[in-house]
Amino acid sequence: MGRMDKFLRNGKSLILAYDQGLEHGPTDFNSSNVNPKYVFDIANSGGFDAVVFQKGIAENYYQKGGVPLLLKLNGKTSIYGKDPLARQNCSVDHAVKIGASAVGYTIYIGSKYESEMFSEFGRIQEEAHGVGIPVVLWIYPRGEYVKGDTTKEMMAYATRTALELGADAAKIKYGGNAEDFKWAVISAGKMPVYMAGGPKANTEEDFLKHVKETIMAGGTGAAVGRNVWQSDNPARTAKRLNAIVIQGKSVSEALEIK
Ligand code: FBP
Repeated sequence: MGRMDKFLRNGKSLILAYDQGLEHGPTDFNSSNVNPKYVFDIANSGGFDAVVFQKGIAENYYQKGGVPLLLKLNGKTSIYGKDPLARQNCSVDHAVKIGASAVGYTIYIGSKYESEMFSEFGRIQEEAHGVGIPVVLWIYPRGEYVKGDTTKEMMAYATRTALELGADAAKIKYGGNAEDFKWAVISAGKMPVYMAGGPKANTEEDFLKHVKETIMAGGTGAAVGRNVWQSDNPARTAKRLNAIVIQGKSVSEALEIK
């Protein structure tokens, strides 16, 4: 049995990310989704395979028995603009104690601090596997020397780095070229690759098209946040995502779901 099996349906998967309060600040929120309970309810009722929280949100809002928890072990704010470094802020043991079924970690490849994150991730990966849980790697090219973070080369470099470092799954940004994403999936070997969502798309159709393209390119699923919990109808968006990712439906079929 693979470590990620618990998070897969028909070999596909949907993860709801809600760590933006740290990564971007409450500027991403409105009066509904600023409340972590609102997003936890969407994750529970919307057919998601995991919800992503930082430690403090998990300790205060996660209820065991709900949708599986993927606890982010590092993070940073968006205030400092140069080469990023995000260090660990929660141990694997503590993550498990508060209900995590998986842990997550971000590495910024290309940052002058990448080796610090590699080293921290290496220890976390061994600890997580020691207690039998998977590690999902958010792997984003970023820093002074990174010219484009979603070029063919960079997407594939990201997934390959995740494979080389022993991640159980990688989450990467998608630049809109399906052939390039396919190469990133191939470069990942048998490791699942998730698409990260990005800012809210102009229309839901645009967002769903991107998701569909990555699935057709061999992606395992979507690990997204804003496009779901900023939707004016998150339950419907979630159903449409399930139709595309889990049931293999087309974008037009998904858009028929009311
Ligand atoms: P979104 O779907 O809202 O973009 O979330 C995906 C995600 O990976 C979050 O988990 C994380 O908070 C955010 O993107 C970080 O994005 P960035 O580093 O580009 O600000």
